[in-house]
Amino acid sequence: MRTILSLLIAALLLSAGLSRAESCKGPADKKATAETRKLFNKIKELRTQGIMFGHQDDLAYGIGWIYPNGSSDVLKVTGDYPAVFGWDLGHLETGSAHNLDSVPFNTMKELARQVYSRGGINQFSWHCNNPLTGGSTWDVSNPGTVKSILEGGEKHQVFISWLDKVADFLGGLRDENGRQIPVLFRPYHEFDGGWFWWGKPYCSNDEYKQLYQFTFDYLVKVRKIHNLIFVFSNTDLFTGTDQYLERYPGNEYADIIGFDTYQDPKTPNETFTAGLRTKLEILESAAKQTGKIPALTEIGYEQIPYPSWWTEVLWASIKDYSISYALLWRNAANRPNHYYMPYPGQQSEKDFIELYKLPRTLFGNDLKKTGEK
Ligand code: BMA
Repeated sequence: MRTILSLLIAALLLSAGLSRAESCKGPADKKATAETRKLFNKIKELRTQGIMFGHQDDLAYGIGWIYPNGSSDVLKVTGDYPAVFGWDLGHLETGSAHNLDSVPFNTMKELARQVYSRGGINQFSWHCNNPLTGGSTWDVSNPGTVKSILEGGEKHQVFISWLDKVADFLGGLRDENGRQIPVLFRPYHEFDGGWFWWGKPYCSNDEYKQLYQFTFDYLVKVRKIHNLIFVFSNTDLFTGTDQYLERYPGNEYADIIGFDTYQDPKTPNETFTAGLRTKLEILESAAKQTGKIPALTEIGYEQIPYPSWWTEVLWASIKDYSISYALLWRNAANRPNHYYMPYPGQQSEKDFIELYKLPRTLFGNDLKKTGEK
């Protein structure tokens, strides 16, 4: 009798867990616009078809060119655009006309509009300056920075004025018909590392959660910006689900969960693949537990020194996982040898085309066919 009873209780608990995950049907913002809901559903639907490929600053510059005379290194190599386009808001908070990588914010707005009109997806990260010291996003000299911007902190008002700029910019993104464009927002990323002022050594788990929650509440509830899908992203330093979720702000605050990872030239391909697969197992289990969408929010191998890296290493590592997208980092026009996508003539170009041709790798043209814009 006792066994039957415990089985019954276990079944009930399981179904409660499942329905909790299943109930995460819409975005965390309950008042998300119709277009934002469509984007959210499109992202979910595309996961059944494959993995989307993304590129940071893809339309702004590449190897040997800078907008406005530009195009896209991915387009030059494959004849198609990426599916996801990464942008960064760093320096918007200072009132600067261009971001920390010299992309003019007006240009960024226009390019984001072009992406959306082609059916692509825009993601915004924020390499935000240090509001306490006035230094850069990498200024970790004062471990009290996060505390200083939370409610009651000496820089709270300064920080709110920065969030206002983010709200104005993201809320102000418009398509050609004047309708707000839905986008992914990925603030305070790689928080388990020690290189950004919001990193693990400089604030408690609780302070980090408060920062993320405050940001969500301020943008969504105070500023009433309802075109955002929130992305929570670690680095690859976690070794288990509990650790992965240790700074997770809660199901009411995130839509996509992911992590950033890069291959180091000192790491052999097999080691990188094995490590990445282990992390993806953990991410998938965290995604099941939370009911959220898993993604590789940044990935790459600087200069892609191995010609078949795309099919033999990257695709071999990720193909068995149901992640939504993998975003490759930027092809810097202003920093020599800092590139993560092939360009015409680069040694991994041919293999990237092979990757592109695989049925389950999704690029710009695949998104046009799916869902409504
Ligand atoms: C880093 C590098 C930097 C850049 C920063 C923000 O990974 O690419 O050159 O300024 O991202 O985009």
